[in-house]
Amino acid sequence: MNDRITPPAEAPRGPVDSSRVPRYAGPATFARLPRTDEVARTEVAVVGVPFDTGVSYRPGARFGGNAIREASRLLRPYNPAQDASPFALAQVADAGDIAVNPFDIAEAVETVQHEAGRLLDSGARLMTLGGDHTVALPLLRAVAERHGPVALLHFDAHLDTWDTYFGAAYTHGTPFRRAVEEGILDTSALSHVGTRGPLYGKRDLTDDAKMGFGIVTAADVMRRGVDEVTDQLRQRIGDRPLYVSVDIDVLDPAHAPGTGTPEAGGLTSRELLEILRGLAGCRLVSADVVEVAPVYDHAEITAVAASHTAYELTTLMTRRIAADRDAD
Ligand SMILES: [Mn+2]
Repeated sequence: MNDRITPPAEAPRGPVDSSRVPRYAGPATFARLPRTDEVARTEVAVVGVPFDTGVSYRPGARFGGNAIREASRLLRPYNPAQDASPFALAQVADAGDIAVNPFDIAEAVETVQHEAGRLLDSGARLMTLGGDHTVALPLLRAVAERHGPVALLHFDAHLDTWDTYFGAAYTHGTPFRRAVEEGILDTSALSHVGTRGPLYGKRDLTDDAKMGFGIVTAADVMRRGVDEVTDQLRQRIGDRPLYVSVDIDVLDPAHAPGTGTPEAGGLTSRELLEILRGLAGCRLVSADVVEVAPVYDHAEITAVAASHTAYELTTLMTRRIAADRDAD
């Protein structure tokens, strides 16, 4: 299962050695990795989008990216669950934050699309740290411009396929309806995972199904189990280019209190991490972790869960990069 067969031409620069420099010292890049301006070429760019103007309830996700970076100081370089050293398989580096306009959502959406596109054009896959879920739309646009319509695996308590709020089309509850309308998703491979909680009406579900989404509810994960659910998701995805979007509110508030729209009855962090690990081998082209709102957090519970989520996603990406390198 150890997939480091062909090493990269130039050994990637890894994290700061925490046996020599204390973990809590120095600036917090993701997992203590170098910045993109400290390495020759970045294959996975961890990038923050400090934006939360699209939220419908509690604000604060603009501080999520840096909270995740702080909590990621405790990540270590070998991932036993995936039997991989993600930061040795490919160059992962922290690209800092995209400077988005907090007063103009339309402009912010354009900025994210443009800056994400620049990183993708440099040859990097994106591991984005939100920010509220509005940012998934411009990220998907940028990814689809380069890969065509992508399969989407969306972890969230909510559908996020609503139409408008107060007449606004770009919000954190609407990105995936917009994405379907724009033709940037492969509608034969769209899944929500962890859905639960009250809706406005049954039509929310029928509209969502018409767009092509399949739903694995939080209760399904509990009743059917992680392995069966993951097998089903993998069959739907196949080898399509895949985008994974993780709204941290997919987790139960016990596992992620620090978020904008919490719903009872969610996944455990263990279930989420295990489903992600089960995606090994999938063609994951980019991913996001969004909706971490640190002011509602306690003891970094949410930020730690989000940092481990981003770590598993990063491992999936670097393993696939290494496997593709071997295949060439
Ligand atoms: Mn969401």
